[in-house]
Amino acid sequence: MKMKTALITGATSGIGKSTAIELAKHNIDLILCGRRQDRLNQLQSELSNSVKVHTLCFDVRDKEKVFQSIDGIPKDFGSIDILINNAGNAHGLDPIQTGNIDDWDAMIDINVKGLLYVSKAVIPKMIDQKSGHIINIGSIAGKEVYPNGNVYCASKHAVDAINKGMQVDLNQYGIKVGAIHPGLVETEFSNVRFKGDDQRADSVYKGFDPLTPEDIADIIAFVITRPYHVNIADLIVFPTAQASSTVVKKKL
Ligand code: NDP
Ligand code: 8X3
Repeated sequence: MKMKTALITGATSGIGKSTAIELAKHNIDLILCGRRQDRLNQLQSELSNSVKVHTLCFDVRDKEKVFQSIDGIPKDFGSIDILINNAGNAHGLDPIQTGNIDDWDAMIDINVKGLLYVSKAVIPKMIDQKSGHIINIGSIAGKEVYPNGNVYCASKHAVDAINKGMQVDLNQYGIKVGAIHPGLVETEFSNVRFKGDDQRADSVYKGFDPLTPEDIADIIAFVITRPYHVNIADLIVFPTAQASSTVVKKKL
């Protein structure tokens, strides 16, 4: 039987990396993407004993490189059955009036435009093969707006809209599309948001049990192993301690 192949963006860390490890357990071949080739190599050598692994090193902002890389996937690697649009980050946490324009550019360019470029490179292949499954990693920030979240929230609201747009446009081709919107997951996310301030990053997850990237990977595995007629279209996942972006029950 032909094994499925998944392309995962942002596979060098956090949710993407855990998803690669989880999908390998399901015998799914992997195309792992990110900017840090050393991490891609490391993951490839860890997983290659169970599944086929190909790595693609590109910045999702680099339109030409995105298309070149995805079009250059070796033919013997087979079709892309599953696309996990996961690459993304928050940059900064500032009020709109003092926000850093470079941070705004990064969030819009990576979380929105980068996701679109990768999707544009993959979707025609899925249409040709008349099958495919796209999972867009949104966020609770795509459902709510919290203080100082402004542009990050806007970028994730865009992912929510793109997810719905893909659903309606790709419905006729039998392609499944769904989004997973996590709340607080302890990854490198806050280290990136706070530009390497580890103490500030750690404080985000103090006093409660946050989600782990493995929790989200487990849910992604559940989503992609449903029968063909079942599509998980839109899923919010919180740690039990969280009720909204701003309501988190801390331990006494
Ligand atoms: P991490 O910082 O741990 O991982 C982010 C991943 O995205 C890395 O693999 C990174 O790879 C990749 N990435 C970032 N920028 C680029 C770029 N310009 N080009 C290519 N790849 C890029 O964070 P998470 O695992 O937490 O984040 C994954 C997704 O989950 C993001 O979309 C995030 O918004 C979302 N999310 C996270 C939540 C959380 O609380 N952690 C909650 C809700 C959603 P590299 O640096 O090697 O390029
Ligand atoms: C990441 C979760 O609450 O920092 O999307 O926006 S949050």
